[in-house]
Amino acid sequence: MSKFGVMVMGPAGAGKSTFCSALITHLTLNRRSAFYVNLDPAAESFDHEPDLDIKDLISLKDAMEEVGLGPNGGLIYCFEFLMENLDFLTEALDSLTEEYLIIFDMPGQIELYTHIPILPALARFLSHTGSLDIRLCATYLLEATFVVDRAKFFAGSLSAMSAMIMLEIPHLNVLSKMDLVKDQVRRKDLNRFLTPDSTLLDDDPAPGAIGREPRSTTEDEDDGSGNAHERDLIMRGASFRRLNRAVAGLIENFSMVNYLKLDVSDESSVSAILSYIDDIIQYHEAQEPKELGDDQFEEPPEES
Ligand SMILES: Nc1nc2c(ncn2[C@@H]2O[C@H](COP(=O)(O)OP(=O)(O)OP(=O)(O)O)[C@@H](O)[C@H]2O)c(=O)[nH]1
Ligand SMILES: [Mg+2]
Repeated sequence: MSKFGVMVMGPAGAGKSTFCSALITHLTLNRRSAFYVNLDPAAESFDHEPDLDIKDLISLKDAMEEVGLGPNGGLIYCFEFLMENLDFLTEALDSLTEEYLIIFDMPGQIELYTHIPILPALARFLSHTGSLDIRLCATYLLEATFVVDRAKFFAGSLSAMSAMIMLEIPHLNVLSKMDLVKDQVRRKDLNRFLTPDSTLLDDDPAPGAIGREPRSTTEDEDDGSGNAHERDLIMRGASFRRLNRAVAGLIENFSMVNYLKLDVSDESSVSAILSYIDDIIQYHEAQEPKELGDDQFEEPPEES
């Protein structure tokens, strides 16, 4: 019996938990079953109560207090602890049938997706034939507001690509919070970001980009130590531009990162992303034909 799952990943505040919640609502409205697993040991409140919560095994607060670690070290400790206690996952997930979509809500610490091998090990465990055998895909969310700052957008795309390469599972990239940019950026311009390439840097509106005047540092931004001024100097320097061009070139050459658009307030957008997830994990192919209940039969139209 196959199981199906999606890991919802991305940097802090990208909208992962909000997307999980929208996905659960959409699945429920469509008479589908969701099993919500919170794997963020620091998450406090949820729109939908998790069916399984890592905090019942270990919380970030426990890790920080008992082991004396900071928030990032504490998070890594929590994941190492999870990997030593995989029964916590097996016992809860083992009995789920192929009808369920298991939704893993991940933390936002970026190091988890870039250079630490814990998530690949977790993904291998979840999808390994003979253990849970979950047909698993990843969705990596990046905030659409990043498109107004090309350096941020390409840095975010680089971390998405890094997660793709590390995890080695089917992967969707998603530009989240589209509602926040749809009035600021023309649709045609926005669509160029869906398949990023280095030509996006040619018309970068950011300070320091070619043909732009450098931004003046405001008192608010300057902490008095001159750091903000120094940062501004670096970010309009030729080296920073060359770095961005190299990163953009790398992403273009690998040709792996494409984005889907997500606006959680629009159900059709959530539904479209779910269709991609379903296709990737071949959810529908595995479903048994269901018998309809009496109330689900439509009366044939009366003949006149
Ligand atoms: N306008 C808008 N706001 C959103 C959207 N999705 C999430 N948000 C807001 O963005 C903030 C962060 O959302 P979360 O869903 O908690 O983000 P997250 O990625 O789970 O954050 P962490 O778990 O802390 O990494 C919240 O204030 C949400 O209300 C969206 O599609 N549009
Ligand atoms: Mg979250």
